Amino acid sequence: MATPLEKWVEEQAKLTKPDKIYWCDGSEDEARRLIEIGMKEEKIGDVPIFQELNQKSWPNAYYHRSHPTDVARTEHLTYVCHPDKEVAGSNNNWMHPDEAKEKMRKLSDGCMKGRTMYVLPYMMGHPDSPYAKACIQLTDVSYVAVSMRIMTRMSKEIIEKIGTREDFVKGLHSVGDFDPNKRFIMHFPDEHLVWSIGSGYGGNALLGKKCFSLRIASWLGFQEGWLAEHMVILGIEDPKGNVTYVTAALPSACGKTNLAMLESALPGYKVWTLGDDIAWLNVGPDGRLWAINPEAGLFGVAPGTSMKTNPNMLKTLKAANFYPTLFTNTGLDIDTNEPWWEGLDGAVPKNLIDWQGKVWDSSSNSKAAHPNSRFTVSINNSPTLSKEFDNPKGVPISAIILGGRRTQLIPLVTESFNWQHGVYLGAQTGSETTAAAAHQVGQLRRDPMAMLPFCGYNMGNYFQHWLNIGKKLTQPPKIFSVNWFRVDDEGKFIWPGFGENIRVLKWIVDRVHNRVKAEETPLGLVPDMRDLETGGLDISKEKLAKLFEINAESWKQELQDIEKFLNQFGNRTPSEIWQEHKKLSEQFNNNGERGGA
Ligand code: SAT
Ligand code: MN
Repeated sequence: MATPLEKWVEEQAKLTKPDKIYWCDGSEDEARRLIEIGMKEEKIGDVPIFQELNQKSWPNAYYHRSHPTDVARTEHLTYVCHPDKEVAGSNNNWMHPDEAKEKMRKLSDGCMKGRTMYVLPYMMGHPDSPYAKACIQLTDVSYVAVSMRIMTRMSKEIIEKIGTREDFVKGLHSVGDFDPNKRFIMHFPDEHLVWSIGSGYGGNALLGKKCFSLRIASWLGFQEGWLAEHMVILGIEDPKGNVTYVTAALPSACGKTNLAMLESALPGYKVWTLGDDIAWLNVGPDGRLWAINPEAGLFGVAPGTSMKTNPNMLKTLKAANFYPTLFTNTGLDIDTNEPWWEGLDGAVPKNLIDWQGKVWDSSSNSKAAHPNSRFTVSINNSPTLSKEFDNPKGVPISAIILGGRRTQLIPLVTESFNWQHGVYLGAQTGSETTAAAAHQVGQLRRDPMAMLPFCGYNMGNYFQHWLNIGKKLTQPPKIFSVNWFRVDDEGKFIWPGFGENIRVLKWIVDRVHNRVKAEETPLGLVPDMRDLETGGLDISKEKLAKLFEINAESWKQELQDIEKFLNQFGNRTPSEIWQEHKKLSEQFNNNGERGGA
């Protein structure tokens, strides 16, 4: 008798009508075969899916060029289909599940004709973890199959694990004909189902990633009492060898990957990587918060990655192992057959083709690499991989760091007064937009806990859920806000960032272990400047002060904007959040002079 899994696959095949169905086993041999197929048989237009790169300088690396309209997440085509619109909230596009399915059925009818349907069995989280989830994705392109093998724990054992269960996580993906008008990413949270058509881009097509591990998992977490968060996980080792584990939520392309793999500028300190994008957080039996990274790979922005900004990432990209490394939409040096992107070390190659395959003219303003060009690489290649990465229990979290990209207003680092205040800090977080999603660059967008595009239910309830989790924790992590992006009067970044961010992490660790005191401001607790390790930094005292400056007039405006944002969720925004908002507003209205560190 067919298992529920076999039945489901059969039904999807009946609809999508692939020429062949291929069940993947996740092996190394298979990955090679898939890459071969991608080099020789599958194409986008006349461009093969994969192209081999220089295997000497970039071992096991392959190049992929996407369809030119398919370069980023398409949030306006992404829907969360709860039966009740209010449950989805104003933070999501909503469609009734019946209507969404009808629409998707029409678009998917015969969409895999002439192609192979790959059945991908994979696990989000370590297979032995009580927090992990067994999943199946169907896809019709080798690029997605290979990417999923890098990004998740894919193996045929997962099929046995699912056995006769019906509650496995389901993902149906087809690139369709890449027509942006027929592109949709639909989530059906109650059925643990993601249905995506028309795009091969990471966040739209690797359905275990943002779609399941954030949008659907956040909904599961809401119901089951845990959190699925857009966070990196890292361990900070101090000179005595003690490791403090923290998570950090930063919107896409705000330096999250650099933070997760930070090369410490302070002697004796070291950062260990556990994850660069997603954290699942559970309240442990000991009342602490425990984090696992459900993923197994890194899907990072290439431009700007260099030996200066992220040496450990370059080492990761060059470390040959049995996982291939993929480069998507970077430029290509035609003399050496190497990937290239803006910001990479060394001279600009003479003969480049750009991400669209055209000869690149260095005197033009165009970029050779698409600003959202990416690499896909196994986290196991990372020289900074934490030895706890495969621990099924995860790691205990002592601090949660929340941040965004703000050129003004937000101090370099602030500690919240308590959990509730920390949730408020997270709820009002804003960030100036970058190229990771298809929208205008440089505008302020409120992005609570960096989850606005990823929270699979009403954000007002999400805030409440955070507050509830805080009540369950007997040893809650401290919550901090950070902002590496403040600029001076000339518009230049004041803080050097990158490896120097360890100085801020050191202060956070010192606070966690009660080694230093802090100063109170309306926004929260900030360092006594003597405790912030600034030795060897070329920043004047005045500039340092500017990093912590609190301008009451600007804050009055900011508070109005925050209020507007929080109002969007109507009476679902918890009263505790309004309490915190009121407290802060009163500080500025009654005593504007109190600001400053
Ligand atoms: O959405 S992706 O995960 O593909 C990239 C990102 O925005 O973080
Ligand atoms: Mn992300």
